[in-house]
Amino acid sequence: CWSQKTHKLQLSDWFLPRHRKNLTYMNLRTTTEWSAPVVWHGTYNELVLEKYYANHDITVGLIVFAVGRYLPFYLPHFLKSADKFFMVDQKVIIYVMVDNFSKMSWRPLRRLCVFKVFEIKREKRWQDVSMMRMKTISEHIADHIQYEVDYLFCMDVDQVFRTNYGLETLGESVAQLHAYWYKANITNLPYERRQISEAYIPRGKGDFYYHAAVFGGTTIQVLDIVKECAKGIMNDKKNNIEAVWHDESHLNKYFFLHKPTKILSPEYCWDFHIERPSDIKLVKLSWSFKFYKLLREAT
Ligand code: 2GW
Ligand code: MN
Repeated sequence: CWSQKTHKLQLSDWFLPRHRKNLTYMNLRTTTEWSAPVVWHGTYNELVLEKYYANHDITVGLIVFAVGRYLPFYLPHFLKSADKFFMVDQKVIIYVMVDNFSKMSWRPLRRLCVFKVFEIKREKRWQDVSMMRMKTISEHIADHIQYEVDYLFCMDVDQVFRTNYGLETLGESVAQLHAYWYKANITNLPYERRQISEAYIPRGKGDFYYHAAVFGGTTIQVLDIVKECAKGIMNDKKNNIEAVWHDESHLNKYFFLHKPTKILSPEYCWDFHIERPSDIKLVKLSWSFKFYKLLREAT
């Protein structure tokens, strides 16, 4: 009986039966070859999850970086929307990494939701701003985050929550399908193809193209992810090579070698600048407008 404290939540408890086999839902996978669920809106039973976690106390962490112009541009919207939609009714700690305390916008969050702000040093190149997140996250998990939260998500700041982003996203290791590539043939995925990079994936190999804007899992599992990615990035630096999509290439290599136990559909990180196909039912999180030109020139 799953109301007992000792029960471990099983896939069969919350993932609807018709999606549990290697079947497709509107022509899209809902289960991977290694039996991990691909969570789409409508594939899970929210009530079962809520009931289960009512008896199993957890704290969820969310780590986000906002340096340079991204701090005033994106952070306020990200935080405001997280307060409204991220793991509502759960205990949440949002870890905010900034390069300038004085630009941080302080506003109160809902009950059981707090943020902690850390000042980090600003990297000179934007590629390093993005990549060095892996190293900084690993240091903070080892230092304090591992003692504070059971699950941890790492996210880009240039996005906003649109509707409830809930318990169905929790898992051992969680990867996000990239909105541009979820229907593409694997030979075309933009993995790193140069053998001398640690992020190398041979053509024809690979499962999905994952978006580094969202990944997560149990805190210890996320520590392993970010440590391995940071190692790959540092080795590449030593060898004078930079993977085509920076930290994202290394994350894809990690999930190629260590399959994620849960995958989130592109509804969990959608880009409204592309036309919404009928398989995208309910967008939980979406990309913010990209001021690429302006921001990249200034960084
Ligand atoms: C990044 C690129 C160009 C200019 C500025 C920045 C920048 C990034 C910045 O000035 N300040 C900052 O805080 N960031 C952080 O790095 C912020 O958290 C942002 O969300 C993250 C990744 O940069 P972003 O969102 O501009 O890159 P995307 O949306 O093209 O991201 C994908 O590819 C990246 C690698 O190129 C990462 O893997 C990222 O996780 C992916 O979503
Ligand atoms: Mn981004």
